[in-house]
Amino acid sequence: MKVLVTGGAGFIGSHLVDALVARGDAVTVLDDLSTGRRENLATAGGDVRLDVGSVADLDAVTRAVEGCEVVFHLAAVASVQRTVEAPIDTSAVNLGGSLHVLEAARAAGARRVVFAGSAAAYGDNPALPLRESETPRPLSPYAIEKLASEQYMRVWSQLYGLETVTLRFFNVFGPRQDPSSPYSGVISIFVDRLQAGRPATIYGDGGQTRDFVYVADVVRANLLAASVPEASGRTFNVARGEETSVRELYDTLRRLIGGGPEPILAEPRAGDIRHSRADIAAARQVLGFEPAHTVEEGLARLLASTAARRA
Ligand code: NAD
Ligand code: UD2
Repeated sequence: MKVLVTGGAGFIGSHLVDALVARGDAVTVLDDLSTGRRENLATAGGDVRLDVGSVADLDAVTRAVEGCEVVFHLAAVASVQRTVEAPIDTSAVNLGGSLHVLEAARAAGARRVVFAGSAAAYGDNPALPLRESETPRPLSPYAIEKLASEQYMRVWSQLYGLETVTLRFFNVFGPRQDPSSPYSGVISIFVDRLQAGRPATIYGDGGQTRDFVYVADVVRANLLAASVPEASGRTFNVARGEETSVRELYDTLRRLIGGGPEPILAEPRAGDIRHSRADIAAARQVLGFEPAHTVEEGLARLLASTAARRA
């Protein structure tokens, strides 16, 4: 099958590309390489074409989607901070890009679009575990852009019969996640510091929790979302359905590494959400999704992969 992965040179997208190539698909990647890297596509080998271009450019999307049966739309400015600083620019990518993907997919006669939504749509909704039917409470331009894109996905399936599926990813972690910004995923930062024998910072008391999900499980959810007929027009949480505290993460990593310094304790982050946990019953029932990696297994794999890369 011929498929398009927007954002395929990024952290999650490149793992998806690896899986698609491994099963024999012909993959086109549309990526502007703003945070993605060519090197992330090096392991895929096989049949991958990289189009360097932006989803904000309708012509680029139209060219990339030609002949594709399925589009995985992951391209986005994934930094909440960036969307706060430059909402007009990021909306052109995060919302405008989604509309371009839908229109280009429809014009090209693609069958299905699978969209990378976000748990950010729930904001600080305290009704844990979070179900897809909960009222969204976006707290940032990023969350609004993701949520509005989701609505476009749903409406395009109703208006035009283009099959669309939104996956609301929770806190994804794994190899190739960039640890270089203070707003990078907490696990990527902790691993980067602890493997170098340096302490990392815990904001607040470390009792805050997140629903961490290993990237291979997110890839699996994407593959299921592309193929299960009943998924069309719907939105699904992608998570483990479990909470892990930041302190627990730090301690597990130290144990897996075999030691390491105590964390630096700092003031809680402004606007930080205290707890997050998904209800994944819908993904289980409709997609047949079952997360295969515990957080600890995922951490062990991540450590092995980063240790190999450092060596
Ligand atoms: P990432 O930054 O590694 O991946 C995003 C990719 O999109 C990068 O390769 C980047 O170069 C590309 N991109 C950015 N702007 C583009 C544009 N205008 N045109 C074409 N390509 C563009 O981040 P990621 O963590 O792999 O995120 C992938 C998707 O998953 C994003 O849509 C993100 O919002 C979503 N998501 C991620 C998480 C997470 O925990 N990492 C959680 C929820 C949702
Ligand atoms: C995630 C997204 C963010 C936004 C938000 C919406 C990532 C990387 N971030 O933020 O973009 O969608 O969800 O709710 O996916 N922490 C530390 N030390 C560090 C870094 C983080 O203690 O060095 C804490 C942080 O204060 C928070 C927790 O770890 O309590 C998780 O932080 P995060 O940035 O990885 O993820 P989150 O859920 O806050």
